[in-house]
Amino acid sequence: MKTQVAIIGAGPSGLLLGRLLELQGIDNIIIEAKSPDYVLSRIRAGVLEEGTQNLMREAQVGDRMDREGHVHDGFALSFLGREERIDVKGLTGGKSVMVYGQTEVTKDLMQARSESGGLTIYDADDVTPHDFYSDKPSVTYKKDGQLHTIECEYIAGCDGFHGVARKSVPTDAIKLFERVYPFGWLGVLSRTPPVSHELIYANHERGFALCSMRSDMMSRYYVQCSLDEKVEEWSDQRFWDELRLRLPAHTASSLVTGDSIEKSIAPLRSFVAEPMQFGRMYLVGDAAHIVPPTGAKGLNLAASDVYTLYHIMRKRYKEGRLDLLTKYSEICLRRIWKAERFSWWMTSILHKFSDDPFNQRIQEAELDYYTSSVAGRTTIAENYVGLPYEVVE
Ligand code: RFL
Ligand code: PHB
Repeated sequence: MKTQVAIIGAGPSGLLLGRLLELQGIDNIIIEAKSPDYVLSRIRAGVLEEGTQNLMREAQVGDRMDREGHVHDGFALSFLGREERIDVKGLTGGKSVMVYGQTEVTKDLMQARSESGGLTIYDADDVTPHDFYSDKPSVTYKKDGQLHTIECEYIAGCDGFHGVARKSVPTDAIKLFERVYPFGWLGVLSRTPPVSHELIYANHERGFALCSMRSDMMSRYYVQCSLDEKVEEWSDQRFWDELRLRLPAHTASSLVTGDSIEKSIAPLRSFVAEPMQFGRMYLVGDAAHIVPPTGAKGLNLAASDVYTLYHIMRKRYKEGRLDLLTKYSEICLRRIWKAERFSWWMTSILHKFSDDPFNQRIQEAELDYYTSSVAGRTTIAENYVGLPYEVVE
């Protein structure tokens, strides 16, 4: 088989890139290790920046998002029994975020791809990128025991943190930056009305909690947990009791609880690979960087990488611009490091890192300071809503 761009991974990065390229008439094949149902079963992100929303619209998959997604003009930070609203819209000159689940984003992109007839190979084994430092790269995979080769011009490694693309790069060609946090998030999805119409990020001496949602009748909640805990140790009752303890009393008292539909523990990590381009192979999204979810940036960063690579490829194929091909890493990394900083900072002011009460007081002072100053609230709002994309020109 032959194509222009071989895309490894059919998560949101791979599907969005594939869709945008396809609309420009740039041929691509997506190779995914898992089944479509598995990809759709992962409950992850919930908050889309305007840049991500616009890219969905540009990809002509924004209709359902615009109909069913919920625009959020603010969110709350809670600490010391208080709830301080960050008026994102007012502080950013009218910008907002959209609550629309990653599962829905993926579903819309999958449907568009199946309608357009773009080729996606699911359940591919032993996916391997080859010869990306030459001008004849390829990707091989096994399916039903048979080896297949896709010859291509470029490879996009959209295969997430545990994927094969980054791991195929010679170790002396890549530099990795990493911070692993000493806790995780226990997440619960439940068919209950959200406790508040906006998200609440809570600092508490027992640990962090987050109240989020997917719709008027679907809530998503998280509590910080230790890494050695197992999901089975958390009955629904234990989860709701712990969540209530970490919220201000008036919010806790209005929490509606119910059976959990999904419950999982995710570790928290900050990670960046530099560079993000290796000859004719580009790393996109979680394959190149991870943020702790506290800033709601992971999927949004994946989308801004896609934006950059899409425009570089568009100019490559439509205008013959070869000079931009080597600009990918530097353009992406400028924005990535700022999102890394914000996610790390949100994580550091909101989570319990130790039993040392000094740390708790410092976090409370920092939250009090930031939320009582217009400058402080503005910097939070500006980052939360998403920093601007760099134009590729
Ligand atoms: P994905 O989604 O991991 O998709 C990668 C795909 O590649 C496939 N794959 C392979 N395919 C072929 N060959 C191989 N060898 C392969 N290895 C892997 C995988 O099966 C998969 O289908 O990466 P992508 O597309 O870059 O997307 C990134 C996002 O999924 C991620 O950044 C977000 O989910 C992060 N995130 C959040 N981001 C936000 O912007 N806002 C949020 O509110 C938010 N909340 C979250 C989150 C992530 C969380 N977890 C569980 C890590 C909340 C949580 C709890
Ligand atoms: C979610 O709804 O899953 C969610 C929302 C905001 C975050 C992280 C996760 O910062």
